[in-house]
Amino acid sequence: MAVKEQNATGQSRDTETAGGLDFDAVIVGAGFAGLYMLHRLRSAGLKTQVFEAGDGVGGTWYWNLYPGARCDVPSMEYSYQFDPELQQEWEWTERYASQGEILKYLEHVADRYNLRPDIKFNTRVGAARYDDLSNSWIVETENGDNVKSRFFIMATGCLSVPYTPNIEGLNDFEGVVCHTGNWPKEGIDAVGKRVGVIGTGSSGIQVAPMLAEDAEHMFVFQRTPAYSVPSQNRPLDAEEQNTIKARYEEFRAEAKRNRAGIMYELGQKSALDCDKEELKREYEIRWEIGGLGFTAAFKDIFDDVDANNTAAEFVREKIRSIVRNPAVAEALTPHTLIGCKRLCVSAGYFETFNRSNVTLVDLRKEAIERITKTGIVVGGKEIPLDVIVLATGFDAITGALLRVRIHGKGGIELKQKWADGPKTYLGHSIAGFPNMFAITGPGSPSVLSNLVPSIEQDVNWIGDCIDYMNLHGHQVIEATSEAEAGWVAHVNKVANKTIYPLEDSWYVGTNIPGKPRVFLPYIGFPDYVGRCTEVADRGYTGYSLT
Ligand code: NA7
Repeated sequence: MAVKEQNATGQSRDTETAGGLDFDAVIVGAGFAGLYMLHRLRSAGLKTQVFEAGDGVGGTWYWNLYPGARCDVPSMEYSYQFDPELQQEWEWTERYASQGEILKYLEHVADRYNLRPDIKFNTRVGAARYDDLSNSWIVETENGDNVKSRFFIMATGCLSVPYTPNIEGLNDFEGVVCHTGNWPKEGIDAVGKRVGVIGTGSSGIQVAPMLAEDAEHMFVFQRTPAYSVPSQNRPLDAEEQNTIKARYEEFRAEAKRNRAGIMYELGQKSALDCDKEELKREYEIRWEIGGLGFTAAFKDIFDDVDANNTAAEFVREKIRSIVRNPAVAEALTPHTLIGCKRLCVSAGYFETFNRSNVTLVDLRKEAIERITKTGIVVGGKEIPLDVIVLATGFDAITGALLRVRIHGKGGIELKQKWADGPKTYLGHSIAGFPNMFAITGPGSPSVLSNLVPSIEQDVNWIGDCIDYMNLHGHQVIEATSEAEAGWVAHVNKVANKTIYPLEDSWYVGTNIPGKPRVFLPYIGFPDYVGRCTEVADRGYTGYSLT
């Protein structure tokens, strides 16, 4: 690889690659991960190309345009920290940023670092194949691009393949149907309409209160009731922001010491050592603070079913106290473990069911039979509708990696290799797939952590690894099968010490029919960082470098 000088913005479009390559690196996706990966590699002088399916940057925050879409990690933390100037200059307006504000932020980042010239929009990557002879990746897009690159990096996100259930008659519906994860840019007019929302995960509980304000009537089709805690979202004033900005580095470092890499105070006591009064007091404080820190109230909420049940019972009581109709309250009350399926954070979700124009349809009593031209049939009766919103989730973590037909060394297909569940080393490397990386892949903290620092962790690690290879004259890096098997065993061992795997959820893939039941993320951001750092410091143990 020959590298020419970079221009003032760090761009290196004029750089040249060796060996007939088109690029040093191809990155798939222009969300948080792809944008920073591009910036990092380009700053190191690599000729890099991003392919992005959308017509703009933003990833998740580009596609999830539904009303009420909002991050459940505080905005002062859900942002990049690689450039102190960027984090000082950007001003967030709310404690939890809306989809629109995060998208603006990412557009700003794309412009600030002049990233767009190296991103090809409206271009979906369909296939990638490792060529054993030239030790390079051949990447094909659905638009007909066919490029050769030394490195192939999937920055495709954890929740980017919307899942549409196979409900009989869905295609016959003559009204408007849309998935929250693929919301039309022009929006959906719900004013005066009869709207059905299927699904009560994070997306459903965010969109339902918003649509209820416009709809003539809204029906929420609930299969499994969700736990939700209030966000207590509010405007972020300058003083609060400046206090954090004055010690941003320390603040970030403190957050990274927590298991999820998010700033919250982890209770030091066991819930089982507290009497009812103490439990109530602590949970009430957390409820008032709002957000995901609720389940950090005691140290063993994710380690012990009985401890978990103290938190679950508090939320159940809250639901009963908020929802006026006792039968509706009961139907909305979950009896699962709390937080082992992603805890929802909402604004006025349970209150929505006190509105006269909202009806809960409890699918545990009677499932959806089919969809007709004009509505949804449940229990033999059609509920007439104008709009159906599918808030039915995503093929999480592995979906976007397997949607691309990826063939590694000797032609082995990733789908085939992962038939019984994903196998990675450190979450981002795969034996048999040299010079390929998956940012926040399965077996990394990803969705059980603040994703932006997790992305930066992976991007920095990958960037450092490539720097190391170039410095030491290595062409190819590949995880060994032994290291990979060891990592998979470790990920499972850590998960099985907790109660997370006991519940069905997209963390274990059970939301997708036929998907192997495997615990997908790695629990423990600090430990993950420590292990990745150790591997690098020891000269990339668990990899073969040639
Ligand atoms: P989730 O959390 O996977 O929620 C999907 C919801 O859709 C959930 O309530 C499902 O019920 C429901 N669902 C799925 N298929 C059906 C059918 N066939 N019939 C009725 N209901 C169905 O996805 P979200 O988009 O809300 O959130 C994903 C993540 O994005 C979120 O956790 C944040 O991290 C951001 P089920 O529970 O399977 O019975």
